[in-house]
Amino acid sequence: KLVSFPKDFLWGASTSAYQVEGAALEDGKGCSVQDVKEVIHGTADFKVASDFYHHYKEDIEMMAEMGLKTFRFSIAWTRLLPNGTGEVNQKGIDFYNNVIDTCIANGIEPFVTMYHFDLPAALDIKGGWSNPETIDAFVEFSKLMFENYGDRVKYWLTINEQNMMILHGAAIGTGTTTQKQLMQDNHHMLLAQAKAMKLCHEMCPNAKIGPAPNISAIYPSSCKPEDILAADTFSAIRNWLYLDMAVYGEYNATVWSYMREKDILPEIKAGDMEIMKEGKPDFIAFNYYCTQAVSACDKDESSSETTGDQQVAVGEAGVYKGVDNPYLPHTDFGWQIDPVGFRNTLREVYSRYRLPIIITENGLGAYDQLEEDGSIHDDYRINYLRQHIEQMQLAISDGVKLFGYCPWSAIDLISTHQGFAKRYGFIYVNRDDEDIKDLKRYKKDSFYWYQKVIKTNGED
Ligand code: BGP
Repeated sequence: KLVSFPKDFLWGASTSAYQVEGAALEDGKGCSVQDVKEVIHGTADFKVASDFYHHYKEDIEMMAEMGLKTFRFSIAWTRLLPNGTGEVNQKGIDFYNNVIDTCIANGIEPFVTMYHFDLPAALDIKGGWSNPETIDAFVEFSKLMFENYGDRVKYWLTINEQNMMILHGAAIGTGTTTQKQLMQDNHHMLLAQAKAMKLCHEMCPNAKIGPAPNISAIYPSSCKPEDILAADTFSAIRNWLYLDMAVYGEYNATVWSYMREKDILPEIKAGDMEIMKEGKPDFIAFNYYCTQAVSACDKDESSSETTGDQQVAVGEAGVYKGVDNPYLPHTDFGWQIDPVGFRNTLREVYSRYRLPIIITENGLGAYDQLEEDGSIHDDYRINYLRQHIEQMQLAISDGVKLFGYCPWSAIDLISTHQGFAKRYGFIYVNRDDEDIKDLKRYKKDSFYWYQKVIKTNGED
């Protein structure tokens, strides 16, 4: 028998600062790595985005109309500390005070990501996460947030998708390219996270904090033992390295031996591992889009699979090879869709860590069509989300302690790589990559559908 969603389940939705705010250089904001990176040809830059900076009131009111119990957004480090450290920008502090207060006035719990891909450019120039000083800068930034917002924000997320930044660094915020250095950057980020979690508990004893990686179950491509081993190794590299450290303060053993084998172990200073153990999460948040299938891969074999002229999956020679999963459909943008994999992933994470879980991203990137009457018929998005919500309920029935769900995204915003054409929102923003237009907001069909889901606590 299906167990219902908990009464106080946090139905929400997500955004991130650099993808939604715009006003990239307004009111004293400094440049982040996203503001200075070369824009992919044909896609919008981040200067205006959805202009949430000027529309936040109207946007949050629309979210309230949709019934959101929580809104997950991120704070732009460079709005508070334009140079990443040092001089504080009061206008930046005020902006998030306004966002938080508007949420609360509308009955929405603010769920704050501290850092979402937008490292200050001033820190990047000095080596970014390769430079241990960035750890101190992150702690300074954390302290500033806890001091200013800790009286009202009950939920904090440390670093969005650290694992994706390490696996696909250059594209989303880390410029580092050698694997050894990436593992060092990773170690520094893990230290920064542990320190922030500890500080949060000291400064805001009533608040809760957790990590927010992107987690997905990894499937072996067959029942061949070597494929199963490859899937297990990749899952450790992709998923467990991050959560084992956050929860247990220890390096995952499989990843440790993988790093030793490849001679890419990070340098660990005296006291580092004590710090890792001191900062503990209260919950686990993770983003889920789809699972990944892998097979074993010999040292001299190509580790990426190509179908036609499209590379469908990548891997690492001698470790694993990403393969296309023939059982799963794809989105318009080639991402596989796997609602059952969502249940698998939830079960796996819960049984490994036994901490309450919130989903901080899940959603469908698609081309939406604004009709002349102002409607947007995104039944494909409704189908996608409905199937994932069904699997969440099954996972809850399996015993997983799930306390919230924040699909990506509350409102249309700029995709990490594919500009404005790839939309995720419940709320449509009238602009495209070439033309900023009037930025008017429209409710998609999914807006009304999600409103009903929330009203009926998931019974829709
Ligand atoms: C996650 C990121 C988000 C978001 C989402 C969709 O990895 O945390 O910032 O953008 O993916 O990805 P994309 O924009 O590439 O479609």
